[in-house]
Formats: sequence, C-alpha cells, structure tokens
Amino acid sequence: MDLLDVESVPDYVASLPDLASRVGTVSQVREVGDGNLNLVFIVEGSAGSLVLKQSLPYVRTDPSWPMTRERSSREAYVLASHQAIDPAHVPGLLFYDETRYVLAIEDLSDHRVWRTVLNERTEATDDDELAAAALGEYIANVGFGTSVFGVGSAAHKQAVARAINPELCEITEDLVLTEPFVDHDHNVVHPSNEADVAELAGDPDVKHAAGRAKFAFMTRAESLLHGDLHTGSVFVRFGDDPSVRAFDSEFGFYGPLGFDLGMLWANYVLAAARAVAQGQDSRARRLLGLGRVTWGSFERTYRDRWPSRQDPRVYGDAVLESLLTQVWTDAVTYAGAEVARRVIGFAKVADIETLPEDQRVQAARRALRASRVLITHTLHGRPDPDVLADLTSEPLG
Ligand code: SR1
Ligand code: MG
Repeated sequence: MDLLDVESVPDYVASLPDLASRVGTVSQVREVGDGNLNLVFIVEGSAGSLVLKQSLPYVRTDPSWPMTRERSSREAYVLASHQAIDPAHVPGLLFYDETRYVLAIEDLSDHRVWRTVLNERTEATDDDELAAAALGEYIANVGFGTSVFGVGSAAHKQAVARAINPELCEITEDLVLTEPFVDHDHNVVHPSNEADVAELAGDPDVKHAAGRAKFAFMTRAESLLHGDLHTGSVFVRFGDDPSVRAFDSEFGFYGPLGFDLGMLWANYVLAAARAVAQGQDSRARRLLGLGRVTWGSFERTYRDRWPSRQDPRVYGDAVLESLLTQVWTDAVTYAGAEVARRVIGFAKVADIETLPEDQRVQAARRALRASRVLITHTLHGRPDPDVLADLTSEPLG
C-alpha cells in the first residue's frame, strides 16, 4: 500500500519539484484528517506550507466498507473546474498525483471549519451571514458557469461524461435519499427519538418526496455540484480579511443545482436545532435566516450572470424565472432529506451529537420535525418562500 504517513511525507514532497520549492525544507508534518474518508496532512517548511490529502481505499470511520480511490481524481476535477470559475471560494489545487491519489492543496490553516465555529458560538454574529452570502455566490457562480448556459451544448455533454462519480453518488443516493426513510442498519437514534423517526418515515408523503428527489438526483445533470456542501465542508476566516472556501468536493458530479443549496440549508437547520436546545432562541432564528441569506446572494449572482448565457433564442427570461423556482423547490426538498439523515443515519453531525443527552433528544426531535416540513413542503403546490422562516416556534411534544 502506498499510503502516506507523517514519516514518509517529507520524502514525498522532496520528490516533487513544484511542491518542494513551495515548502522548502520540511519542518513539521501533522495528520489532521477528521472526516469519514481521507488522510489529510499539513506540511510546513522553510519556504511555506501546503496540505496533502490522500484517499484511503475504505471508509476511515468504518474500514470494513471499501471505497474507490478514484474519488480523488473526481475531487481534483471538480476543484480545478470550480477554481477556474470562482477562485475566491475554493482552496487552490496545486497538484494532483493520479498514481497515489494525492491532492496537494493550498494550506488554509488560518481558516477554521465553519461547523466547529458555529458549534462553539453562544451569540449571533454577522460573520455567519457573511459566510452564508459568500456560499450563495459560490453556488451560483459554479452552478451557472458549468451549466449549458455557461458553456453551451457540446462542452456541457463532454463535462458531464468526464465528471461521472458513480460510487460516491451511490453513497448519497443511499445515505441521504433512501436509508433515513426505510429500515436500515445504519439508522441509530436515542430511544426517546424512535417515535419521532417513526412519525417521519411513516408519512407516505415523505417517502414520495424522497423518491422524487432521488430520481432527480440520479438523472438531472444540470451543473457540476460540490456534492457534499455541509458546514463541515466550509473553511471560514472572519475579521478584517474575510474568506469563505468550500472544500472536500469528492462527491461532486453533474446534478440538480438545488442539491448544494439544500445541503447547506439543512445544516443551518441543524445548527439552529442545537441553538434552540441550548436555550439560544434568538440566535436560532438568525441561523434559520441564513437560508434566506444564501438564497438571496445565490439569486442575485445567478441573475447577474444570466445575460451572458449561451443560446438566448429560447432561453429567455421566462426560463430563468421557472428555473429559479425549480432550484428553490429542489433545495427545500434536499434540505429535508439532509436534516433527516444527519440525525438518523450513518453520518451524524457534531451539532447534535455533542449535546448533553436531554438537549440531544430535544434537538433531534426539533430537527426531525423540520425535516418533515421541508421534505414534503413542495409536494402539493408552489413552495412557500418563508418555509425556513421560523421552525423554532413550533412547540415540542
Ligand atoms: C461513507 S461517507 C459518509 C458521509 O461522509 C461524507 O462527508 C458524506 O457526507 C457522506 O454521506
Ligand atoms: Mg467530506
């Protein structure tokens, strides 16, 4: 096995002239991977620093689960494509080693993972609105820029073929869009939340909406998505020189544009569920309002780009309006599914899991009820733009 470790990283860097000149003499290597899948090393040296990310052939948190290492190639492709369109909102890709599945990425150690920051907070702050707005810009920029509107027919078809990611898409199809709504070994909740899960999974509208969302995910190749855009996939640096970067795009593929928005909204809901459980009601309302902030900047950015679209002959303004309605509708539904799976399924979130037991049960209940509202919301008519306005006001049984 060619896996890197802290001892072998200095020789690896030295063997690659571009990386060696960027780092100089290696002084420190730290393995900092804390996700479900990969090894991540921060490499510091006399001339600078970088990050090496190497895929393992299995799920890091469950080594009995094999996982294709080709996901690194997919991440390199998505990162390079998004970097070409919106370099301000992704880390720089410095190099990709396709034989050892290693990405060399700009070191963003002066940033922090947004989820960690959110979980530490006790007070609302404008910083979170800043991050939410930046991500709306990112989703719109890359969503438009990789679509038929951005690149035209032939280039879009070639890119759809180039970016297929069947194994990781199947994980999302299973973990996000199927398992939370059926009986599955991955589903584990606190006994006090079992009735909440039964309420959600027992609603035929929930299963109907999940099925429609899964079908759209599997068939609608609209834009090159990040594919896993939760708050743990976002680096933030606040203060005088703010910066917001979406990283970890190994789940990227061409799919429905509303998916990335929905993943993000869901994680705002989870952060809000935590805040309510901690008695931070007004902060929770601000967190729920982040959905609208992200949508607002997404819509503004997308509308700004629309005049530059390819083939305006039939892609007129009426198409833009119905497209935006479709994206909103999809996003609300995907948000519902993502909330459910983060509470019920294999990949839970620290927002809920790190709470004391009684708060955890309350937060999970709140989140599952929000999930049901979100996922079924668009089944029977036009989506209500205020669906995310105040899920906190619902009393808990
Ligand atoms: C087996 S991978 C589980 C989850 O981790 C990733 O970050 C994705 O969210 C995936 O669903
Ligand atoms: Mg990840």
